[in-house]
Amino acid sequence: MEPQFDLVIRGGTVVTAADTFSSDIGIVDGKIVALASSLPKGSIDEIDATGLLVLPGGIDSHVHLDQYQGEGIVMADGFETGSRSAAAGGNTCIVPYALQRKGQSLRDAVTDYHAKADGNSLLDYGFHLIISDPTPAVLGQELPALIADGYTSVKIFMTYDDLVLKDREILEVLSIARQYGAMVMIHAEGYDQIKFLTDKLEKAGKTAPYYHAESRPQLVEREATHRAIAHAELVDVPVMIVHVSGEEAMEQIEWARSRGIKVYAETCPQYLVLTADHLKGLNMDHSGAKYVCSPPPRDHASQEAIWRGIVNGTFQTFASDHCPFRYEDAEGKSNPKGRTSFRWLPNGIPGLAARMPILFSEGVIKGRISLQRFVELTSTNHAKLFGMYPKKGTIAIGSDADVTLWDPQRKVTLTQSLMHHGSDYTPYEGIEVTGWPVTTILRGQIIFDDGQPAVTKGFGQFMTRQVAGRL
Ligand code: DUC
Ligand code: ZN
Ligand code: ZN
Repeated sequence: MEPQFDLVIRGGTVVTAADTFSSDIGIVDGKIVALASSLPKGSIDEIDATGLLVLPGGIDSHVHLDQYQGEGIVMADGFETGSRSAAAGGNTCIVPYALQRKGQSLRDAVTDYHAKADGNSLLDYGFHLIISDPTPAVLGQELPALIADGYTSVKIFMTYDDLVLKDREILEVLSIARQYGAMVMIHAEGYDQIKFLTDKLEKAGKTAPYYHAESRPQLVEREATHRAIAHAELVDVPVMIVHVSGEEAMEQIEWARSRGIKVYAETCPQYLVLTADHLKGLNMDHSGAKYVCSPPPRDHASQEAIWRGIVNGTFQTFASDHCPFRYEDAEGKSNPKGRTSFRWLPNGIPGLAARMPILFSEGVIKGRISLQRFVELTSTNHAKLFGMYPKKGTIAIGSDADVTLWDPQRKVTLTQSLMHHGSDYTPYEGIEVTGWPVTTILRGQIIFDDGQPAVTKGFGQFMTRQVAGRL
């Protein structure tokens, strides 16, 4: 008799955003075709998942790979090492950014990023569009055409010399997003306030990496979050505030929601387990640069506030904001200008492989969140909000067989060698977690197993996406 399935995952505990249940999973041609408590034997392959959780593959919708960072700075991960790190951390899908440089056509930016990604990714991917130059041609022709082609989300910035948009430009981008159904992710920190504080700190000789955090206090994030929300309310379009770091921005988001304004919010592992003190390094030395990201990590009270938002639903997604640089590298955190002032340090830290273990351990194991909420925050809501559901983000008949086998009891100390990324450090070094992804399966194929990649680069496919979903 012909085998009924290409693969059966047998004996595990399946977890979705809605349920936990014991089930085998039958897979044919990369899709889930059967869920039952005891599927017949005789499939081509079988995996014994006894004692393991069977989760929808992680989806990380906030990832920077091979992204232009300015003269002399190089990101530590391209699509091969970045996707490898993601797979090591239990992910099956990522959505990195395609960055438009000023003066560049948005379509050309997308073409460039396809060239970087083509044949290199281990897992499936889409692209968000970073719009830095919203000319009439970009807004009138290129963006609508790209949305129609399946690039259904954009990111815009309220800071950074090369990226910042004026308020009027933000309003214009939001109007196009409303018209065509795209999701707008907003980096909410205010340009002028940061510049003002940076100039003042430098004048006072405060140039060590730690002062990055003082140049971007919560007030800066709160003001920009409020302004972003007001713009979204004016245009009447949902937006997502990304990488929310603490209570002050959260209060703006919660206030807006209480008035019926549709604001989604994302937070990240650095706001749960790091504080601004990490930027002090050893006695304010340069090693604090390893933790420089924006917004910066805050304090213990902020960590508690972020937990409150994770528990009560203020946050819909938990993403890594993987933005990797090497530390011992003149093209990374130790670039010559960066040694003279925090102003020139590349902003960002790696986190693709650490994201799910940190949330599982600190959230599920410590009893703060349910397994359902964990799955929602790490997979399902990313798929829903960014137009990939139910192909991705759940375990259901007809969905892609994207599955992570998770050992809920395995104790692991996070360390550089487990990250499989291109950075030469992890900011999460030494953190002890309980719960670990033991096998990552994409479209029915094992892509990472027992600490090693199991496919060659190029197995991952580019995905077009539907217009943004609503929660
Ligand atoms: N914003 C990001 O989203 N990632 C890294 C740096 C930044 O400012
Ligand atoms: Zn950002
Ligand atoms: Zn980012």
